[in-house]
Amino acid sequence: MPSPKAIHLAAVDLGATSGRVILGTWSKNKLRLKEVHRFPNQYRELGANTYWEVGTLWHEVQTGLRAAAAALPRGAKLAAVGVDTWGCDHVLLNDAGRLVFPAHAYRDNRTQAGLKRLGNTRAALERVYAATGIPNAFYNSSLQLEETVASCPAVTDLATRCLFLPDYINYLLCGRMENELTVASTSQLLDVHSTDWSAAALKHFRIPAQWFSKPVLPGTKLGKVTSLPELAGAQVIVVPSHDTASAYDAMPAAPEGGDLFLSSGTWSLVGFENDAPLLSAEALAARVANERTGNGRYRPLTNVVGLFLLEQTMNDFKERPKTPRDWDALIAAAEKLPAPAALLDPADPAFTAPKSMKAAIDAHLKRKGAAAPKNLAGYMRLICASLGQGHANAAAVFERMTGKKFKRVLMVGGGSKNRLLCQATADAAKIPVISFSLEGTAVGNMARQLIALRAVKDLATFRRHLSADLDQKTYTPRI
Ligand code: LFR
Repeated sequence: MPSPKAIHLAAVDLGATSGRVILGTWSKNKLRLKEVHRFPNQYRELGANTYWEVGTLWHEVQTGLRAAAAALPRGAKLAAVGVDTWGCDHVLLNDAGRLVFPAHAYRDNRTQAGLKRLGNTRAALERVYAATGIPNAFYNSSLQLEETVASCPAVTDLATRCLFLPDYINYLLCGRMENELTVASTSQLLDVHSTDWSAAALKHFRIPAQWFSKPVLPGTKLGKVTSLPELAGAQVIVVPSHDTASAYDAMPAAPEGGDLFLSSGTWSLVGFENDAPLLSAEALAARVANERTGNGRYRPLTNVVGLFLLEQTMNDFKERPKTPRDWDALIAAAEKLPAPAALLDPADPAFTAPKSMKAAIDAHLKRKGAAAPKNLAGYMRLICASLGQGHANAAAVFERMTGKKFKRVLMVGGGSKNRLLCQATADAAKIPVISFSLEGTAVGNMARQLIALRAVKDLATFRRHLSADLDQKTYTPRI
């Protein structure tokens, strides 16, 4: 029986290696989730470049949303849907909504020349950082679009709009083209002091300013779903459409502060919420990205390469774990191994998109005079210890810059299920890690829908309800 007061929502959450559609039911101040569709995602190489299969992604989104509608209790309706994806990737369209350029994947090495150029031009690097608060990184949309315009100048005659992937899925759902703030803030093209685009950055990268409209804030209702009859009546609500922004919104943070956030997946995103951006020379040197929260505040963070190291290393092993039991056995085997003699420096560019991650790790260790691990458990041990140290280093940099002292690390995402990684982080950071079994991105996505629907007053209220209802595990530092 549908409960009369229950609200049903769908979250579309697309990651670079897998996508999912989750059905949420909000009732009596509790959010229940049901994953109704999950599918693998990967970019494809065509010649020298790498692309997303956007048609496949949209097909999977539709399949998932139909499954969400089919999973509703009889007589119930989906009130709304929200979309989040990984950051930086985008499509170029004309006014009729037709794609005029293929969607490249951010790991395409077409940005390498621009990355070096900006990296070697101190004055420009400082100007761009002062304007956008985003450091020079190979995945930035700024570098991608700069390369697009430089290599295919005719694109400026064809394209009239640039939509980030979640903006584009929203458009396919309801026919409205809007840019959203949090995903815009990852591009290195948004003005760090306002919620509009940075004319200086657009000019620097020679990107047509008219491709963008002033970003809307999460919570904006775009209109009803028009492309899927099964979802008739459901609102398309703009959520923090950058997955990391949604994951951060879902953090059951202490209202008085003191929590460091870690969203652990393909990337390890270590950061915190702040009223102001960090823009000092030290922040630039530490590669602090001043991305935006769903409320338009700041979440300074660093992007340490994450479980991409492990996901990719597994491609070189036949015994890739498949079930939770396999994972458990692998983690147990890794726990028994001694601490690695040398750690990986996660910032090594060799780990960005290697043909073989195992070979890249082995070569990195060789340079440090250390032997390669003997088996998959050995790589698991090494990767967790290295990421744990990377997380702790990021925390130390933030403490130095802000004078803050973090009391806890709140951890969500796939990595929060890996006890070896949680413990390694607690040991290296010397503060407790609280891991939540929480689909952070989907929960943050739905939180914003609930606030827009006025079912929840604000994010602080949502976090309070969430904290009361969460499974959590505390890892205390052992050293
Ligand atoms: C995580 C993420 C990171 C972003 C990276 C590339 O999924 O969105 O926040 O830096 O992907 O876009």
